[in-house]
Amino acid sequence: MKHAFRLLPFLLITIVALAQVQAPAQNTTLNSAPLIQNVIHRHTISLNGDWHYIVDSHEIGAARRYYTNGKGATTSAVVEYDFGKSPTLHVPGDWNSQYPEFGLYEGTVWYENSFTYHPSPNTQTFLYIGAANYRAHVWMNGESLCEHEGGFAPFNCNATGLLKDGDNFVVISVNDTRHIDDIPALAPDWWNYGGVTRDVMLVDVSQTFIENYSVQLERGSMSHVAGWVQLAEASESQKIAQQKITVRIPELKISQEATTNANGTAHFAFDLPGVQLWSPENPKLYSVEIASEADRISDEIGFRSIEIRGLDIVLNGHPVFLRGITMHEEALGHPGRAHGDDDARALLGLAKELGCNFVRLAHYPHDEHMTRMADRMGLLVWSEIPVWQAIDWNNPAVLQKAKQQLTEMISRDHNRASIILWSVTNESKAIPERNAFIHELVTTARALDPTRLITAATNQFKRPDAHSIVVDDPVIADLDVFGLNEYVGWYYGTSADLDNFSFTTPYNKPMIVSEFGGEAKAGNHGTPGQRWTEEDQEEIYKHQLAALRKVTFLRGIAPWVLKDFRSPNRQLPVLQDGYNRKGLVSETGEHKKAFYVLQQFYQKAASNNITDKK
Ligand code: GCB
Repeated sequence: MKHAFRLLPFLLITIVALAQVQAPAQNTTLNSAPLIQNVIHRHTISLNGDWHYIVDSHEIGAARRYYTNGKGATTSAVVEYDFGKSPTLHVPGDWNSQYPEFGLYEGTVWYENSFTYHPSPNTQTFLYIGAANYRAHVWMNGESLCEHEGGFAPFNCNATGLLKDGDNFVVISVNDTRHIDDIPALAPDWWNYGGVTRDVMLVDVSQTFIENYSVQLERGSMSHVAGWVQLAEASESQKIAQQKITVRIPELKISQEATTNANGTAHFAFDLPGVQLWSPENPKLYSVEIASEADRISDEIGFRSIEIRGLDIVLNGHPVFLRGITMHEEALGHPGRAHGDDDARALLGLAKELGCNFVRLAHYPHDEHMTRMADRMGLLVWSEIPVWQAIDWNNPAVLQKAKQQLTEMISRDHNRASIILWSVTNESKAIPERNAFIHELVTTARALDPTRLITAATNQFKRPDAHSIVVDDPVIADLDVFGLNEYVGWYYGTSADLDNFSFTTPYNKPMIVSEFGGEAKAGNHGTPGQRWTEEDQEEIYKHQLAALRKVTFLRGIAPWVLKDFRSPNRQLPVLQDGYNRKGLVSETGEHKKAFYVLQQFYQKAASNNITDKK
């Protein structure tokens, strides 16, 4: 049963939340275990469903020991909470869109779920949480299990010693208060959806198990796989060294053996004769089986190569033009965060309808269902971490957080053929502290994944006059490809300025225009030049596309944005009402006129493959 909570008037909640954003965050102990790759294909028990919750805007839950779920209290103790009689929130799901009272709530919510579990002999069990925004502390049967920070990455905690045969309960406190030293920091242009927003499950693995692996074509090769498998052990008495690993791809008659070293890592390399390469036109996935002496796991993996040759992005040996669109992870057809296969299919289906071969998944790692769906549907992906605009660049703890988020993103998705680009920042100011920070992230990304391209979206350019942009950002020197966000025709200049326009840069690298656009309320009509009308947005798209197709170093476009999305920063009544209206479709999926302009451009680009200049 769902009931609206009535603990506090909405206004008070907002005031409490605003007061909290000023202080820096407290340090948390990030003691979740290394991420287990590919839980989707493991033996799991889903804990999705309706979880009881208690809103804790005044942060009293820890002192009142909510995590004990009322168990173990003496009979004379006053216990002023009862999860069993409290209302429920659906998991996965943000809290903001489940009850109107939660709309702008930012703070702590405690979740509780009771479940029955029977451990199998010789297994270990991890609690896996697909994402909880932003800080989470997890207790199993009243004992502290782990903490995690960062709202868009999965984490898992070894719960084996705390789980009981029979009745169990898990309590998670989730806090989404914004802080200056968080990532993202204080004022992102999207809704701060709080809660346990992605799947929760128990994952059973053997005592020694396959924790992670990479089965990818070597950079620059179209037939040579160079990969590794990492084993993890339950306790030091378990053996991870000198273990035999087998990698099989039955359809290609591959069976390759390797042996783990002292760290439990096995490296292998082999050729894939006759492989059908993965591409947007042919998103071929192979069943890959990995076995150790005690564990086995299968995955669906596509093989494709991606590299830069001169100014070209080269996919499987051929220059490719990225016909893209940006998108937030907000559902089409129901409010709130997207989750699961159906939401992913609906959003990526719209991108397909536009004629895209590419999506920029902004501004944080999306659900694993999304990247796996992109693999299946044949969409190339730009995946990014929320190092968005202003970040506390001088703070080493913040750099650590950014590295952690980058590592978690890559660790989860480094076997997805769709992902060709890891992006490390969006629109940050080119100051020395930020340049050093981003350099560290680029270095980390390259070390973690030498097979993919590294990018970032910059808005650091000069406008010497109304008809030119000179892109100049020192981070570009570190990148393989750079993204440019420019809003000629909306935030500055007019659509007509784009005629006879010049884009230049001192860097000799391929560019993707990773954002352009303008706002329009679906159904609001007028003339070009009249803001908020579909005709004005259409005009911006026409002039932008005409100008961009002449840029000799342009290798992709991803306008902002697929769908109108909620943002507390967009408060113009009637026209915005809490939505950023730069979508090509409305939040309910109504197509605006600009949708068809881009669709037509992409239809032509697909038949020529690239812009008319190339
Ligand atoms: C940008 C940001 C994006 C915003 C968009 C806008 O440059 O990257 O997060 O939502 O502009 O609509 O202003």
